[in-house]
Amino acid sequence: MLKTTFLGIELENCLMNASGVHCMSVQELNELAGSAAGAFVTKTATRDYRAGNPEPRYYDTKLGSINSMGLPNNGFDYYLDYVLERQKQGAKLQFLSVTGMSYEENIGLLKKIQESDYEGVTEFNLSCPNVPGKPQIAYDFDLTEKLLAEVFSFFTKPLGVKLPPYFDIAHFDAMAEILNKFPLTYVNSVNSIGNGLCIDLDKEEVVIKPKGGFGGIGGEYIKPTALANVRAFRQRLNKDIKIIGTGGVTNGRDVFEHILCGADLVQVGTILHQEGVGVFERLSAELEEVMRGKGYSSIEDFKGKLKTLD
Ligand code: FMN
Repeated sequence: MLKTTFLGIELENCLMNASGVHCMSVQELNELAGSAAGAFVTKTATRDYRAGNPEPRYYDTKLGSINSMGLPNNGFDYYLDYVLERQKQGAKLQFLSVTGMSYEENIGLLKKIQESDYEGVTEFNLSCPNVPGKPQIAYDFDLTEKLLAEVFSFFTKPLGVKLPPYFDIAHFDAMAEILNKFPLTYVNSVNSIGNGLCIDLDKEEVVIKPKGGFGGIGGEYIKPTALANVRAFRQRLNKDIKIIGTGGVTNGRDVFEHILCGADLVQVGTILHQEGVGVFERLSAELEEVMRGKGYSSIEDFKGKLKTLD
C-alpha cells in the first residue's frame, strides 16, 4: 500500500530520516538502513571532520526541539566511503548530504562526488551557515543562482537541494524561478526554522549553550511552515523536480498532509531523535490507517491533491 518509486527505484514507503538525525556514524546509518524507512540520508558532511559546538547544543521541548549543533560530522570521505561500500553490496537508492564552509569548498565537494564511482543521489545542503556575518546560501538568491550555475556546469549525477523555510510569497516566486533553471532531481523543504529562542522559565535561562541560546527550531512548531513551503514549491516548480517534505512530522496524519501538499518523500528529524528508528514502523502503520479510512490504496491517489476553498 505504501510502496512508491523515486528515480525509477521502488521503495517500501516514502519515509526517510532528515539529515543530521541518527545518521552521524556507521552504526547509526546501519540502523537506519535496517529500519522500516524507505530510504535514508547521511549527516551533512563538510570536507573536514568537525567537532561541532559546545554542549548542551540540542534540547527537546513540548512542541519540538531547538539545536545549534554546529555541523558536527566525520568529514566527507567517511560518508562517501560508507555509501560506496553499500553501493558495492547492491544498495540501490542512497542520499549523500554535503555542504561546504565556503563557496570553493562547495564546488570542491561536488567535483569529488562527480569524479567518484558514487551513483546515488546527492543532497546539497544550502541551508547551513556559510560565511560568518552573511546569511545562509539559500537566503542569498544571487549567490544561490551563481553557485548552482557553476555546479551544473560539471555535475551530471542526481542532485537535490535542501532549503531553509521561506515566509514570503515573493520569495517562493523568486527561488522557484531560480531552481527551475537547473536540472535538479528534487527540492527538500524545509530545514529548521532558523534562530529561535527557547527559555527555561524556572532558571530564567536559555536551554542551549551556543550562540547565546539561539538555535534552529524543529518538530510540531514548524509543520504549518513546512507544509506551506512544500505546497508553494510544488505549485511553482517544473513537474520533473520532485519534492521531499520535511518538518513537523510526529504522526501518520502529518505524513499524509505533506503528501497532500505534493511531497514525494517525507523526512523526519525531531521525532526520530526522540523516538529512535522504531518511529518508521509507527508512522507507516499510522499513514496506512489514514489511507484505509479514506479508501486510498496508494499515495498517488492523493499526492498534491490538496483542495482550496474557491
Ligand atoms: N539538516 C541538514 O540538512 N543537515 C544537518 O546536518 C542537520 N542537522 C540537524 C541536527 C539536528 C539535531 C536536528 C534536530 C536537525 C538537523 N537538521 C539538519 C535539520 C533537519 O534535517 C530537519 O530539516 C529539521 O529538523 C526539520 O524537521 P523536523 O521538524 O522533523 O525536526
